[in-house]
Amino acid sequence: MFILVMLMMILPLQQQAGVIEIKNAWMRPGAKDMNTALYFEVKNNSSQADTLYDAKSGLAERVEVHETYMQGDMMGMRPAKAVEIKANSTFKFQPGGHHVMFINLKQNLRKGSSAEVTLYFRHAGEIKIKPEVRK
Ligand SMILES: [Cu+2]
Repeated sequence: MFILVMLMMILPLQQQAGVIEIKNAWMRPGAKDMNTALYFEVKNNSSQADTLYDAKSGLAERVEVHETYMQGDMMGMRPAKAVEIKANSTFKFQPGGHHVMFINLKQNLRKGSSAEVTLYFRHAGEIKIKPEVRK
């Protein structure tokens, strides 16, 4: 009986794998007043598409979701309004592709230091991540 009561207390606390999972989040180190970027994988376990539409962090004056584009043989980047994560798929934010840009870091961001970023999804809502700072 005691065990049963314990189980009933524990089971609701076990969390299911999220509908949206963020994996392998990392950022490049950067110096104060400079820019850097955040990369990660978004795994959508749901049968419904979701959209990443914003990112926020206290680490920099501005945080923007960016996409990379080619103009002739020049590579540029620009803010992406929203990034669709298709149902049951993984979307990679990676060097040379989509990324989250940190503009004007408020302090030095050194290798091994901790960072906190909040990602905003239309359906999944806010997801807080702690990317690893590395090269
Ligand atoms: Cu960028």
